[in-house]
Amino acid sequence: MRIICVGAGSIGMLVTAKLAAAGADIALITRTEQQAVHLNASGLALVEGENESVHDVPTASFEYIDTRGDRRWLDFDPDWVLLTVKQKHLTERLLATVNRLMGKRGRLLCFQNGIGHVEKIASCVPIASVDLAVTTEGARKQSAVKVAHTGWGTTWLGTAEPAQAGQISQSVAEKAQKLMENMMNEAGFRTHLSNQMKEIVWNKLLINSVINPLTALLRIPNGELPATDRRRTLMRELLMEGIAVAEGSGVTTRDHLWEQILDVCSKTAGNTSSMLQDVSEGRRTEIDWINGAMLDEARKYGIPMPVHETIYKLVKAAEPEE
Ligand code: KPL
Repeated sequence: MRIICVGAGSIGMLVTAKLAAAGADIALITRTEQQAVHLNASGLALVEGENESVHDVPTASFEYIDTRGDRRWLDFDPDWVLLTVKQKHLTERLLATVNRLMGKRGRLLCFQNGIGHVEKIASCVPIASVDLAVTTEGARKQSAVKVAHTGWGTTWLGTAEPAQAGQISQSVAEKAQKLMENMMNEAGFRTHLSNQMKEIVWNKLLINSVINPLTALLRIPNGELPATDRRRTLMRELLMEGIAVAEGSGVTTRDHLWEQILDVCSKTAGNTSSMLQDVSEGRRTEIDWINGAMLDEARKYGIPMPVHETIYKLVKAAEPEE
């Protein structure tokens, strides 16, 4: 299977390294030229427990492909393009290049956290070719060329807008999704197909909207979040407001979300959430696409979210000014 992964952050590097190890013909596109140079020189290193393996993955920077229009890349003709950049990097220019890279038959699999990206992507890429992936795999980028697999999780994938896909394109899509599911499983990711991606996206969003901002503001690893009554109260308040807005948007939420949040905190106890990593390194966070996007949704339906509102403002205040 021919794959191009666009985005060499922690999830992009993890997925690329494990798919390469499973025999996929995979290439990687980085945001910076410097990372591409390092990866081509030394290979992509994957740390899993005590083991470290290095994978040769042809890599180019987005800038290189965009400005040189190199045919080797534009004619790669992939079965899949995996889009693993964060939402803050989803520019129209990047999406136009992704569309060119997909060629005639490639499908796009989008791994972004939060909500709001499907609409943006659909303005540049035919929506019938777009699938979503939600993953609870844990990964940490240790350097420009090294990623650690820090937690084993589950990945779901399925069509972004099932209603948009016609009968014929739907069966083509299903075949491609089945092959991708098999490839991901061969690579060691527990992967399932789903035709309920909106629900899955929202349920992950609800979990992220509680764990990510609180761990970032309190500067604690996930496992320490439910350790005190006051923190648990805050977590519950965020969750309750989140469930109200999800249901207001017509999404059926899972029954045991509170238990699931506690389970994620315990299974990823030693991990620092992605938002804490961003805040610690002085980067812009994903708060606008997680709690911020939920606040936008809540405004549409007149649902009050005072706790989310405050938490959102606090995380924004911790971000660098643009
Ligand atoms: O998805 C995560 C993230 O850090 O973004 C959680 C589930 C909180 C695990 O760290």
